[in-house]
Parts: sequence; structure tokens; C-alpha cells
Amino acid sequence: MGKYWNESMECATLDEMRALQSFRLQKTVKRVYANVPYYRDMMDKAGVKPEDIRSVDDLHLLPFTCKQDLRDTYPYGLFAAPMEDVVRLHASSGTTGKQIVVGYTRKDLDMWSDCVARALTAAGATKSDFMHVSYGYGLFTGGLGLHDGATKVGMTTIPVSSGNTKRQITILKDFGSTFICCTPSYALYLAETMKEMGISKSDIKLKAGIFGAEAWTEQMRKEIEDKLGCKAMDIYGLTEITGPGVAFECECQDGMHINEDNFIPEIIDPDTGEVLPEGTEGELVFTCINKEAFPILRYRTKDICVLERSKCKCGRTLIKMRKPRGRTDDMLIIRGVNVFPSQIESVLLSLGDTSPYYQIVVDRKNNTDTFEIQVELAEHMLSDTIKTIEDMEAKITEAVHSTLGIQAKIRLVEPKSLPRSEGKAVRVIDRRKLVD
Ligand code: DLL
Repeated sequence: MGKYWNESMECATLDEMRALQSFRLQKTVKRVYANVPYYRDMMDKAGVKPEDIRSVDDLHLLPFTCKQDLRDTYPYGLFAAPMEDVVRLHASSGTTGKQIVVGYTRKDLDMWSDCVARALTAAGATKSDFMHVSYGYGLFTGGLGLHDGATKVGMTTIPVSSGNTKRQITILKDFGSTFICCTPSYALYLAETMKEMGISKSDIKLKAGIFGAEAWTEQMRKEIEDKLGCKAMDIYGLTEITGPGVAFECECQDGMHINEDNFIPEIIDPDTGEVLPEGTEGELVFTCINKEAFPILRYRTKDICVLERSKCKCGRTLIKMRKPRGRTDDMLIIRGVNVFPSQIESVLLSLGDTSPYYQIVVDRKNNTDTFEIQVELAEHMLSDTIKTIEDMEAKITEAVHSTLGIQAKIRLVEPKSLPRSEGKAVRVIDRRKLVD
């Protein structure tokens, strides 16, 4: 089984991978120490010199980098290559605060598109396939990242970008795309709009979709595969590391292989910073060891996840990350209980009968948190009696309570009444932030 884009990297032995990582890590640390005063200061303060980093085992000696460091050095303070060698900039605003800027040299873009080409090949893409790119083009890394990877594979790449959903569907159908990439929530919206337009999954030729940029569950995967009639493959990445392609799913759809010849992953305890053993859930941290312009050291992603180095049936030896459960900054604390939106998605979709559209509204009244989950009724339930709908509400309330251990008010709302998103879905409205 299995076809690889870069077999020597994707199927290297552990010894080969560690040797390469150690070599690239030493080189990167020397480079940033020499070229980036901010890293030099950070390392000097931590009492670590480039010579102390002799192998991957010494990685933990290096200080962490976090979003605030990128903001403090905005725009170019962490660049390790001269601007004349930088050929591309991308940026991410996040939800709060100043945006951050990252840069790529020609060689960096080549490394990035190699990572995306690995992901697409693992999803079964070849140069005979057509790739419909629905991620936004622009400073966001989704559009251009997938575009360059698809072009590298030799796919017929269609740079549609996001927005104008009906037009997207016409293009998808008329151009005969066999692959699509967008956020998983947008994939569902496309399926919904297709239905409205009277187009069925047999009218399109999709074999697989490459979905990422937000947390999504196995239940959501089933929903998309069923509605679009294609395989739904996960792809992970973040602007600070390189955009999409940091990790990708193979045909086993059982965790994402991390391109660890370029990005060394670690899992840490988010409170203490202590490195945790493989198999333990914690915050994902990456060190870029094969980048010229923006080789970030031990970047704290805020993504909560688990690493596993098990033998994969596809033959790849690259370490795997499980689907991220969410981000530490998306985790809600409601009446003292930790709640990830993905847990709610999982409960709702596993019950059947509800639609995959939901929104969580948290507020504070009389010093107590209120917790409401608005869920759209599935179309076929519209004709049901009030009693059936009340039973449904009770069933969801019970299921949420037994999963999370707290009571939520479930409000079933009309089909298509919650906002649809063309990019990352907004799942949470936390009104407490406004009153705090
Ligand atoms: O979302 C890059 C990307 C584009 C990835 C297209 C995949 C596809 P940012 O906007 O910087 O970059 O957001 C990065 O999104 O830290 C995760 O919290 C989340 N994320 C990205 N991919 C996944 C995924 C792009 N597959 C942040 N599963 C990351 C869960 C994901 N969360």
C-alpha cells in the first residue's frame, strides 16, 4: 500500500530521521544565534549557547517562542535571512491583537510545497487530477499553500479562492474537479448549497477533499464524506510554522503524519512547560529546522494534541499527531468545567437527527455562567410535533451533560438560521468577555 511524494523522508528509519534532525537543528540554532538579535538575547538569558545543542536530545535546553515574541518583533524582527532573499510574506491576525508576519525565501517555498505535495499524494492525488482551491488566497496561507503544492504535483490547479458559493459549485461541476480544499465547515456549506441548487453528489467527480485550518471531529468527517461523496482528509498547519502541510493524513485516516524532517514536534504541559512523553495529551510545540527566512524555535502552538510514533500501515514512519482537540485559548471554562467546542460537535453529530450547525453562547448572569447551545433542526424535523422536538432537546441535554458533566440549555433553531462561514467557522460567542 502507499505511494509517496518523497519516500526517503516519509519512510526514513528512526536513526536516519534523528541524525538529519540533529544536523538541521544545530545548523538552525547557529543561524538564528548569528542573525537574529532577539533569539541571541533569549538564548543568552536562558544560558544556552549554540554549541550546547548537539542533537535533538538537547532541544529542551532552548527557550520557547510564543505569539507575543512575534508581536514584539513585528514585522521583521525574527527574520533570519536578508530581506533581498525573501520572496513571499504571509500574515495572520488571529482573533485578537496585532497581526504577525512571516517570510519565505525561494528555498523555503520549495520546502513548503514539497510538504503539501506529500499530503496530496498521500490523499491519492496525481497529475491527472484537478484541484479546486477554495481556501482564501492572500495573506492567509491556505490558498497559496495548497495552490503551490497542487501545482508541484502537476495537478490542474483551479485558484477559485473563497466566497460566492453558488459560483464555486458551478465551477466544481463544470470543470470536473476531482479534489477540493477548504475548511471542513465550508465543505458542509458547499454540500448544503449543492442540494439547494438541485445538484447531487453524483453530478460532481470529487474523489477527495483536503480539509483543515480548524478543529473538526470524526463525526464531521462522516457527515462530509456522506454528503459530498468523497474521502475527507485532514491537513494541519499554522502560519508561524509554514501554513498547511506541517502534518497530513494518509489513506489510513488515523492521525496526521508530521513532516518531521522539517518541523520537530514536542508535547508540553501548557502550565509548567515540562516536556511530556509521547502518547500524553498536551500543548504542541514546533521547531522549524529547515527554513531560511523564518526558522522559529520551540513555538508554542496552543493546540492540544497527542503525538504517537506507531507503525503506520501506509509505510510512512513520520511521527503522527492525533486530531487536535482544540486550542488552549478556545477552551471555555464554564462553571469551572473545561469545555472544548469539538466535544460538543462530537456529541451533537453522534446523536444523528441534528444538523452539523451549532453555536455555543456563554454569558454571565447574577455571577453565574450561562451556557446555551443553539443547534439547527435537520430539515426533515421541521414537520415534527412540538413533543418530538422537546424530546430531541431533552436527549441532547442529557448527552451533553453525560459527556461534559455540566448542564447546557439546548435551543433548537430553524434550519439555515445560524451563520455560515466561508473560512474558519465561529463556534463560540462568549459574552462574558464583554462584561469582565
Ligand atoms: O489555518 C493554515 C492552514 C490552512 C492549515 C489550510 C490547514 C489548511 P492559521 O490561520 O495560522 O493557519 O491557523 C492555525 O488553525 O494552530 C490550529 O489551531 C488550527 N488548525 C489548522 N489546521 C487544523 C486541523 C492555518 N487540521 C491554527 N485541525 C492552528 C485542527 C487546525 N486545527
